[in-house]
Amino acid sequence: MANIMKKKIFYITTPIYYASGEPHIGHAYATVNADLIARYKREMGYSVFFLTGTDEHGEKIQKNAEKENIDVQKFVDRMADSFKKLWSDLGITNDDFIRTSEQRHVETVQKVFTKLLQQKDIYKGKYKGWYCTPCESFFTEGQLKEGHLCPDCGRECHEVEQEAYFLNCKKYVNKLLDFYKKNPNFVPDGKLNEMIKTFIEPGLEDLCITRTNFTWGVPVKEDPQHVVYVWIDALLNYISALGYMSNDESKFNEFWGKDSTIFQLAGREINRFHSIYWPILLFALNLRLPNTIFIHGLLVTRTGAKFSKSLGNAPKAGPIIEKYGLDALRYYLGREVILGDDGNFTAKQFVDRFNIDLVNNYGNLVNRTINMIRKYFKDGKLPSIYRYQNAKSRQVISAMKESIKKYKQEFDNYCPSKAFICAMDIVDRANKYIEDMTPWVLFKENKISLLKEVMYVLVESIRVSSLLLRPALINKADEALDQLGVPLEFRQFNTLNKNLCLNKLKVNAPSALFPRLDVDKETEYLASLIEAKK
Ligand code: ME8
Repeated sequence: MANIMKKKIFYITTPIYYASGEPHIGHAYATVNADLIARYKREMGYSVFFLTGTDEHGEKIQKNAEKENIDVQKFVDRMADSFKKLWSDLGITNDDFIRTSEQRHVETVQKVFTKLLQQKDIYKGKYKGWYCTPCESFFTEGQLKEGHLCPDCGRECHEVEQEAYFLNCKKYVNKLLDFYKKNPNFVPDGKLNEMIKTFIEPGLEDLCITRTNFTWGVPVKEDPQHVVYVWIDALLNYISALGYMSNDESKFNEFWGKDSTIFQLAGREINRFHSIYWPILLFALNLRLPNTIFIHGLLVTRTGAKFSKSLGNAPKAGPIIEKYGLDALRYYLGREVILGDDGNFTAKQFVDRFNIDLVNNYGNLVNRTINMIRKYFKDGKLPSIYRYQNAKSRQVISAMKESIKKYKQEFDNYCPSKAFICAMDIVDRANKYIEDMTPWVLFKENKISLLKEVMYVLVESIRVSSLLLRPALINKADEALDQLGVPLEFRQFNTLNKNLCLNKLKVNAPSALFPRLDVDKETEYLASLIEAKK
């Protein structure tokens, strides 16, 4: 019988970041977490398409370019380059980088507009209401916080009136509520409740989707003094990048097709656009919805303020990578905060996490194990064994299998942080096992057969934990495996449960994977990068 396997296709997106300024640690946080998930899925055998990019239109960007007195296209070119450079410095494996000023995107936006206009999901009317300039968002009076403050960013809104085009949202609101009900994990962790309460229950208004007060945007073909509202323009990146409505829709058909698992990551301050207006646009286009809109929390300062471009308090990732390496920053951003919660980024936490997890636990285990093998076995050659006989060894190996299982569950639930805890559990158990088994005594007493077994349990613990940590430690995990002499055919996820001990092993010279940080000195240095900005 033919083996009919469902194709494993995974499409993952980050928000496209405003090209209004340089990237900062918050952008790195979102993109690194998406990259961890993308790498995990590839390891699990999925065909992955990972998209990020820049959101380049709108009044704010036009004004920023004017302030610098440079051409706006040149301004966004420079910003897009700085995002691209950071992603390359951070080892991000995006398959494409979409820019909303690109022709391929502009064409899709215009075609979508025309289609929705023709089918009367878009109509022309008059807009009277409240506008938040920093968010480029319109609100009804009822949606504002007391004192006419923006419900998204808390800043003051002002009253406006203009001719504009609207997206007929009312038509789709019941369909949307029905979809939410049938797909309770569409926006996980109860993050829809507030949206429904604030924006849907009071009565969802049709959305004003064009502007006439500036020109830096996608012109409406049918009425060129209007440009498309930057949020509608931006949301469409998720399908324009796949070639939707272009001459070649093959990528779109694959990654937005029914067999694809679509995972979209967005920060909590842009929940409304992703969980309400994006689905409505997709309904209007008669397209499927993503499986998951995952709303992540924000990194905040020691005193709880959000790191943000407009507050100017956010550190850049570049100097941190230069000083501590990209693996350490990737690990911190994935491990420190549960995706979905808000979390701190502080100097002390970074230095502690570095020293405790990477130096004391992981790095030290690798170093100790290699040194022991070189000391106890001639030329660092460890002969193979057939099975684990000792009860403690068996316990460590079976706990490891359990950790592998849990790690996968955590990543499948999009929680890199907890997945890395499972990987580090393996490391912790191995370190404890060394203390329990006292290999130096076994050597002294010439119990070579048990000594071999102990070394293999350690080798397997390092091999497996390195593979599980590799989505974050993209260089150091392989460095550890190189030092340990693990053959390439034992470095894929589908070998996690194999037994390397059936082979023989020859270790290489060890060298410290991570240098121990001087807590006071490095905390002070890092604080000058992170916290001086407040
Ligand atoms: O909102 N902590 O762009 P943006 C964690 N262009 N993540 C943070 C963060 C922080 N302090 N600050 C920013 C936009 N982010 C729109 C999106 S999508 C169709 C259009 C991350 O440059 C987080 O993912 O303001 C947030 O949602 C995103 O950057 C916003 O980036």
